[in-house]
Amino acid sequence: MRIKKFTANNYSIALREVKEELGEDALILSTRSIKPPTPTAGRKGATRVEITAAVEYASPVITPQHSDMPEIKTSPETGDAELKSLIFNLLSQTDQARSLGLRSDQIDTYSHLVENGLDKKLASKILQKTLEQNPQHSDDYDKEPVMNLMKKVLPCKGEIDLKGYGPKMVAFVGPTGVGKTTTIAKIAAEYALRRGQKVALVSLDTYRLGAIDQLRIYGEIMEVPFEVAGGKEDLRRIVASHSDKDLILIDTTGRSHQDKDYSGQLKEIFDAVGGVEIHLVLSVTAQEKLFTATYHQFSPIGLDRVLFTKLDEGLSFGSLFNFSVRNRLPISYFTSGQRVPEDLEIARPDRVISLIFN
Ligand SMILES: Nc1nc2c(ncn2[C@@H]2O[C@H](COP(=O)(O)OP(=O)(O)O)[C@@H](O)[C@H]2O)c(=O)[nH]1
Ligand SMILES: [Mg+2]
Repeated sequence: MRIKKFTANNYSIALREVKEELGEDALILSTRSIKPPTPTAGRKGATRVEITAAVEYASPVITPQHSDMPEIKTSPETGDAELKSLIFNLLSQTDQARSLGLRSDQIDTYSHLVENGLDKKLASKILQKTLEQNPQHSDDYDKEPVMNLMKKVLPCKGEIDLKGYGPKMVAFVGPTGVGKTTTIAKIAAEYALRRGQKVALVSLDTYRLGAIDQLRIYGEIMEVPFEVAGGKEDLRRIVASHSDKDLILIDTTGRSHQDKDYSGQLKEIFDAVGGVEIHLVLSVTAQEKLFTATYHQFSPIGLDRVLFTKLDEGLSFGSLFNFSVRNRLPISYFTSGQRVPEDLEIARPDRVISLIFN
């Protein structure tokens, strides 16, 4: 990784320098304004800004490996215990599958689903259902009906639907670092730059000052108005002043999933404004346990959608399926990289199925 500081008279210039020198993939690590030294002899210095940016040297793309059955390698590194546990896992899955009433030709598919993170109960339910629909036994078990059923049960609601009258307000909540701010920038670019809609950005980031700057800079680049809201009165005023917009995107500061107060505060703010569509943002690199904890933290606000980030770094995608099906929370978007605005896609069941079946 190469890190460099850029100073200029304003953020637009500093950013241009970052892009010129480090390229389009440069990441903004931090930003600050530099106060001029105490004026001397009546001359007032101007405030300068500093951006610290980094560029990563080519990093390998991780593609999930496909295997119907886990590959058991007997190399010196694979100890006996590990081998036993692998075999045990395989055996227990087969036994489980049998005890769940699945047919022998379905066991491979069951194992594949479970190895890709699908909940065991959910996997067996899906397989049982497809068995009812396709009772004929074949040596080469057809995965197609399984995939079709999975597509049917996975709720996806697609892109943000603009109301057509008055601004549509969409807020993004979730843990820190999952990619909320980056995703908002991608969505703003899609609507403002590609579709020519009127967009405003609002940050409820009153917690991490750096995080506010990040969205402010994106706003500057896209020439989209950016506002900071400290509380409900602020947000109400801001929303009223942008009544001419088609879309108002609201960023929040993620805090620990243990901070119970935080979601209460957000609920109060969103309730006061009314009509805000709320997307929970989760990263597929997180453990499923964190999905559950985050869901419990934020569900009192009233979640409308879930959005999954970092598909490019994910290794198994069953958890995504489990989460949306279990909580009946439709998926809106996926993101699969750090590039703004390219790495954003509208969520489709097909994509999830192919991630799971590779
Ligand atoms: N690999 C990858 N990184 C991402 C993706 N989305 C965001 N990031 C990175 O995740 C980090 C945190 O993003 P940020 O938007 O600040 O997260 P926030 O704290 O939720 O607002 C940044 O380095 C982003 O570039 C993605 O889809 N894939
Ligand atoms: Mg943020």
